[in-house]
Amino acid sequence: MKLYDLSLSGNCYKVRLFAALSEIPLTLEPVDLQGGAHKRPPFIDLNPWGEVPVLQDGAVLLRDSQAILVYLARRYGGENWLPTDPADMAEVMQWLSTAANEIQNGPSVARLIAKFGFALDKAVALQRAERIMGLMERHLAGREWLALGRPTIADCAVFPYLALAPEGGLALDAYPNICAWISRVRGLPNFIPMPGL
Ligand SMILES: N[C@@H](CCC(=O)N[C@@H](CS)C(=O)NCC(=O)O)C(=O)O
Repeated sequence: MKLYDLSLSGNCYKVRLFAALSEIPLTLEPVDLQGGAHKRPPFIDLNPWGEVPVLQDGAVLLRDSQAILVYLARRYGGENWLPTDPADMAEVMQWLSTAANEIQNGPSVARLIAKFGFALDKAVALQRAERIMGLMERHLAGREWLALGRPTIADCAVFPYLALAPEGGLALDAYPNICAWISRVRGLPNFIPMPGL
């Protein structure tokens, strides 16, 4: 199974992290984003969006980190990481949506601006980040994990850009429940870090 990957990408790291935690072997295929390889063939033929990550598992070809987590969890993870009970599945999916929306547009964009110099609106990104971090801080009060009271792909999807928030100029000190959850994720068996963590 091949993951088209970028080591500094939190979206790619979601997939690397989940594969490590659930002991799914992955072959990493680095994509040279700086050199523009993601916008031309052969990569653009795999993903017309021109974005990593992309997963290739035999005949299955997928873009989007959330979709890849769903595929891997259902294909290889049994009921543990993404159960099939409708309410339980939806509880996890809420967080995948949060990862792709509020987290991406908040802490992830703040990091793109601060670390990579993207010309995006910093004030808006910081405001969005503080809103979602406040919501998450309250959600994690009295909870160990984001969903179902146990580690799921919800934690894998949200973890990277929250743990990397300081790279976007967002201090985590004011968020003790988020910090405790980050420590719990880091303590999971087979946890792997990424650059910046
Ligand atoms: N929704 C996608 C977003 C993927 C994404 O934004 N990837 C970035 C790297 S983190 C990328 O490839 N950017 C290149 C570009 O947009 O030109 C996901 O969750 O995988």
